[in-house]
Amino acid sequence: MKLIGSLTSPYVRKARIVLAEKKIDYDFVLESPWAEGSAVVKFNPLGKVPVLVLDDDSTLFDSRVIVEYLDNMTPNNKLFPASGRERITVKRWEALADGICDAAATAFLEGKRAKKLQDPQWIERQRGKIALGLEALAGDVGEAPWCFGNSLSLADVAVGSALGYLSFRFADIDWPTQYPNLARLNAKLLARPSFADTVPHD
Ligand code: GSF
Repeated sequence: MKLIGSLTSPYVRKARIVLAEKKIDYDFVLESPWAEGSAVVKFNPLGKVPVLVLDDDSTLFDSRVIVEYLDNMTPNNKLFPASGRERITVKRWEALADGICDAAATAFLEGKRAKKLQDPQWIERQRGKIALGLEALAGDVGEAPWCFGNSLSLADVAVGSALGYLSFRFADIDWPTQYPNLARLNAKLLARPSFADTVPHD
């Protein structure tokens, strides 16, 4: 099994953390979706990473599909509750964390365009989503030790990936000072090799 991805993507990181937590062997294939002539489109018509290539050469995307597949692959270290309302609650956490990443990635890409092409209102709109998203995450975490339940779940994986991406791309957003509970959760997650080994970098 191969995971195609970059070292910067929070969505790829989610998949890598799940693979590590579940102790599933795989080959990591570094591929930037932005590189000229990138091979990513051969595996995902949308040209986005992550893509999981299974041993029969079939492909899975996007990250939400991949992490659910991986969690079902092995019975150990389950990251999703089995079914029902609890499973949906964890997926809601993931939707919120991924949504923060979507807004952050959109704002980052807009900020990379030539100054005269940039739309400051568009960037502000995305920053508004990040700010309200963080407020919601912090409110939902409260003083609980984990995002959901009594152990690590996919909710923590998604939230940790989103927080790491914000620190990586938006150093001016001082979420650790603003939300000490998120900072505490993040520090606890980073004590795990699965998180520490996948901190985004160029
Ligand atoms: C998002 C993947 C994505 O946008 C998922 O897998 O969860 N909902 C999808 N990946 C970016 C890299 S990054 O911003 O994380 C990507 O591959 N972008 C290339 C493109 O052409 O949009």
